[in-house]
Amino acid sequence: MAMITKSTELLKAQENGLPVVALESTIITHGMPFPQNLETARMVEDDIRAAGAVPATMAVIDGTLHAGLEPDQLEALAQARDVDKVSRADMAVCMSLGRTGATTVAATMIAARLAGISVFATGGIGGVHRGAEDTFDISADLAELGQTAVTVVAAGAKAILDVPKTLEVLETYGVPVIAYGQPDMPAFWSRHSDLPAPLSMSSAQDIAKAHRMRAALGLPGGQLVANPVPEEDEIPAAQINPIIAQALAEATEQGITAKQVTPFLLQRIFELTEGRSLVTNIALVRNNARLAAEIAHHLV
Ligand code: PSU
Repeated sequence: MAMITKSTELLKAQENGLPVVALESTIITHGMPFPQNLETARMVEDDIRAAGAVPATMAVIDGTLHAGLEPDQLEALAQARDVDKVSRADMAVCMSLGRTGATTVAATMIAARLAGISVFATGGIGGVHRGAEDTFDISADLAELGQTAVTVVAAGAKAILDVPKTLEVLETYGVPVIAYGQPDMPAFWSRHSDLPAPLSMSSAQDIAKAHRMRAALGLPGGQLVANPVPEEDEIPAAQINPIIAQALAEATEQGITAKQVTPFLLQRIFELTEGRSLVTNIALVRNNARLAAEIAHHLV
């Protein structure tokens, strides 16, 4: 049973020892509306190619786990309805039932490990949801970072979350959280938060070195690189925070739970900012892809 099917581009890249960056697909199916999701997915892949690396977008298609999608597969996935949101818990079931599923950060890390890829770029990881003391809603992304050796480049945890609690859980799991080029944690749509980052580094080479050092020490788990959104694209915290608060209040009122919470909040914030949150989201993913490509260069 072939566990994972690699794209032609990925097979060739690995044969030739080129740097590779993994990409997720939940952001395409559940994180952004069509057609911006497809345009973004293509742009992000092209950003990685322009930086001299090779992209590999992960997804389960009709039961097969793919590392790297062919252009027609990417296009079909971006428009498909009824796609599962697949994390560690449901990946095997989705595959064994022959279903189609988009991979979250957790599932993409698993796929990257299987495909021999060490670096992965996304928008923002999942984390501890606000009110988790009652709901226990904590993304499986955090436990995955604690056990799978992939360096994940994100603009921090999504600002809809309880970021201080997210940092606490990552600390418990032994995950290095490294802010890139600044001392404080970025806050997804905003460059800055009032939270100091546990660690800070200013070069892709140092991040790659730390990745290797963890492996040499025999430590399981990955690293989270928190890369601030470019200044010209950010929505300052003072502007986005009241909107996040409104979206969260509506989610509670409407009884939105579990896997629906994140997609609901992203969609509501998109509506309340009249599309500006999406422009920022696209810019930060592209920015993360470029940094991930740079790190990947230092890991081949
Ligand atoms: N980054 C984005 N948009 C997204 C995500 C990341 O810019 O939609 C997805 C990732 O797949 C991540 C998921 O794993 O959101 C988190 O979902 P949850 O909070 O349900 O674990």
